[in-house]
Amino acid sequence: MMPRLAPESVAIAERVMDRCDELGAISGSPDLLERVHLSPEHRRANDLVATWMEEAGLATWQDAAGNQCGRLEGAEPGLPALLIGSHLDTVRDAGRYDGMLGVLLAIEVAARIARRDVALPFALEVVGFTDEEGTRFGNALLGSRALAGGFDPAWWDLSDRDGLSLREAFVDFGLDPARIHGAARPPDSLVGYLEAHIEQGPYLEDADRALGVVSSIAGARRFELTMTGVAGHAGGTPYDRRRDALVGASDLVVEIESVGRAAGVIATVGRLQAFPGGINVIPGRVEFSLDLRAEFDRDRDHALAEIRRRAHEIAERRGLRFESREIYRADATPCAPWLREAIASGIRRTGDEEPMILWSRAGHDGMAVSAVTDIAMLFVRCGKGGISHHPDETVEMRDVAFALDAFEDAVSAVAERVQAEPERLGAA
Ligand code: HGY
Ligand code: MN
Ligand code: MN
Repeated sequence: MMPRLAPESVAIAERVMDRCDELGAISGSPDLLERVHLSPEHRRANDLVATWMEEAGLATWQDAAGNQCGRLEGAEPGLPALLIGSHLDTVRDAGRYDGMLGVLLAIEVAARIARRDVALPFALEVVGFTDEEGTRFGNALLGSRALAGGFDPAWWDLSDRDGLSLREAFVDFGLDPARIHGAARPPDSLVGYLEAHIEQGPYLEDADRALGVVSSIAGARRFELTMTGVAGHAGGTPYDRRRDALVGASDLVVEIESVGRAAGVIATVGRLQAFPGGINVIPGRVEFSLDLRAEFDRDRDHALAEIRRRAHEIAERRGLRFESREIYRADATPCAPWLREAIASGIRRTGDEEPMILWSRAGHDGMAVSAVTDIAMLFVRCGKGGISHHPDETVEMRDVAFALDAFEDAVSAVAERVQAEPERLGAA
């Protein structure tokens, strides 16, 4: 690929990288990056991003769900908006680019467009979603689902590891649970949603491509699993009389990987805790997690049925009880062809004549926003084998510069399309 890169883009890309570092220093822990929903760090990040939005020429507000928003009017006030952005929250021990890069690229694209002589045929809104990850309350996409009008009041009773409910944390943050529906955007107020995001995988790096077009976002389901046996003395209990919950759970963890590999589905046990947890006590109960995702929901759900079958088989054989509770579900989400084409045209303008197309193994806010408007995503190469959800997460500044040019051109391509087809204004 013989890339063409605007010199000014390099300087802006450097600023984006510096700002990722600044946001990366806003954490609930001195030792690692963790910025969770409704925390003091959430507030600090929103305030900092709001100042950058205002410098770019956007009118800013925090919506009723805690998302940080900024708006640039189009050719006339009050037009439907093209949403661009990503999320500002993180997992525990996170990298600095997952989410943040997309918000900062969106701010820079808005700043470039604000400086243009000709306004867009729609408004441009930048959004920094909260709680894409679900780190604090287990469920995820709480900010984007509120924007899409899909907030479920049952979620108010979710609680964090300290037992604080979502409702209490919401009030402590200064938000009013009774007003959360004020964050919902009617479909006719939107043109579409574009998100730039690091790939969080190795495929662009393997193909030596800086950017990629996302075809769809994997459908995901998350569960809390419990294996229950009988706690006992580690010395006095013969093997044939044990009902060891941890050995049973361990059997299942290995089976989960085996089912995932065979089905081409991505299955992960990210958390496991044995109780009572004594070094000389046979574990009577094990609580562990399951994150299951696939390009197609039917594959994910078939794998889930097989995992459940094997879980009950293991429990039966070992005299244990197996239980599962679903805590999150977001089905596979296709990107809209017309917006995908805008992303592809943006990539082509950076000199990559045949943009790589790939499905996202990671979940994104677009899964929620697709309920009210069309979505598409631009992927940016992740270095070091695509490592992510890890402090070694990395991107190249040159790729960020390419992404900036491509993302701006994608917005321009959407504008060209809307001018040619005005019915797309608020047509979702
Ligand atoms: O889990 C995910 O796929 C995303 O990073 N929230
Ligand atoms: Mn993430
Ligand atoms: Mn993300």
